[in-house]
Amino acid sequence: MSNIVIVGTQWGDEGKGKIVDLLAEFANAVVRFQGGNNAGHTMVVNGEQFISHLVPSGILQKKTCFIGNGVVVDPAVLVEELDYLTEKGTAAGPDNLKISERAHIIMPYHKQVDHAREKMKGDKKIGTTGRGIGPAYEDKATRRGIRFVELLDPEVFSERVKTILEEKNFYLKNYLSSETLDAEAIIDEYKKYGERLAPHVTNISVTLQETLKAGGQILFEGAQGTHLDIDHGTYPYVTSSNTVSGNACAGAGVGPKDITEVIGIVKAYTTRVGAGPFPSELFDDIGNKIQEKGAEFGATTGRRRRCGWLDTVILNNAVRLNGLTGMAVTKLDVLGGLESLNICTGYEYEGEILHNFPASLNVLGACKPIYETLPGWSEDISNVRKKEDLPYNTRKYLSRIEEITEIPIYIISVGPGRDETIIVT
Ligand code: 2SA
Ligand code: GDP
Ligand code: MG
Repeated sequence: MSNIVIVGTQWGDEGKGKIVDLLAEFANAVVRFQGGNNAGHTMVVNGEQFISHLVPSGILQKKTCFIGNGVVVDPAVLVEELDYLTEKGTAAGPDNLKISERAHIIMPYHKQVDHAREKMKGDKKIGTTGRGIGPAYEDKATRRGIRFVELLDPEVFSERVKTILEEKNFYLKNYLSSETLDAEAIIDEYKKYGERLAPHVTNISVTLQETLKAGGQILFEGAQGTHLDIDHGTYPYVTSSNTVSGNACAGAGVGPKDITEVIGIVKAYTTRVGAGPFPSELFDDIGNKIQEKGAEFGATTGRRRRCGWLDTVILNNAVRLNGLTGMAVTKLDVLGGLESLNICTGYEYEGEILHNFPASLNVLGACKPIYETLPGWSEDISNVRKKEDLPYNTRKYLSRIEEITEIPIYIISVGPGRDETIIVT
């Protein structure tokens, strides 16, 4: 174990939560560095499922967890999550959950703007999670955001809310035809969150540096996936943060030389939730079968996820953009029972073959996937714990992924449970 960044290589929901929970056993600290409660990270331990939205997935391993400055935090959701954890017997107190004083706060108007904008866009909507993520990052970038450090100073907070609301209410009423908000009600509500969360708030960059100096190991937990990255994804059908590994540094307050490994989580097929291009998407019975067997529903919104074949154009894009050193392949069990499996190895565009992911949505929309077909397997692999015990065709599928990406597979996941895992030795 070293200091590892975990990132999604596709469009999110690759099983990052499961792998972070698994690897957290060997870590001293687990840090979220971007996104917010748009994320839904699932862990299954001893048959019990836990979905985290803001608290890092190291919490069940009782590790010190950090919410980085790059995260946008809805304090109402965080407080709810803390209560839920306590109920489940895994209390997250100020000693084991630390929040960056520089993390920005999601305010009620962010959620309202998110919903109203999506409604206005009609069939051109992004398909956001409606959690206010985009508007919160927008305010951060335009220097109108409110951070934890401001929330904890009642006078500063109250003044900021009043000033910001003048503009927000004008925008909500006149442009989005949405209801206006009352400053005093927000100030009262958020005061309670501030009081509750204050003991957790600190300069996490300093604490992480102390962990590193003492020889501790840090796990950085990415949210969403590489192709939802604001710069490198299928813009504008993306989330509003950088999801690639490089942002682990900026979003947690550590330097690049502190990162030693980057593990990309690869779902054995591809899914996407929300709108946007998806070249290897399936619209047939096979797609439906994968969706059902993989229980592909959004872990935050419950939306049905779109399903398709594994796409190595996007995988290779993720290899380069994140500097992957290894991969974890998840949900391999879901592909069992299919006669043959397709792997997309390139796109055909106007008679040309593309191996690099195009930036233009028009080009991407006109791309036809080029498939290589491999034989499937009928065996149930969920009880397999050694790579050599996997069926021949399953191993062939895995080795083809390694050949195409030139990246080794360190972990193979064959079920949602922590123990339903093969560690490649
Ligand atoms: P947003 O809310 O502004 O971040 O939405 C912008 C796009 O990013 C997508 N997005 C996600 N895609 C996959 N998984 C996510 N988390 C949840 C999950 C999603 C859910 O774990 O299943 O429950 O629906 C996630 N979060 C954001 C989103 O769909 C938009 O395409
Ligand atoms: P994340 O956002 O990347 O953490 O992924 P999600 O939790 O949103 O979605 C992954 C889903 O797949 C969750 O329901 C997991 O419990 C489940 N899962 C993870 N790994 C496996 C696996 O190997 N097999 C199966 N069948 N399910 C898995
Ligand atoms: Mg998810």
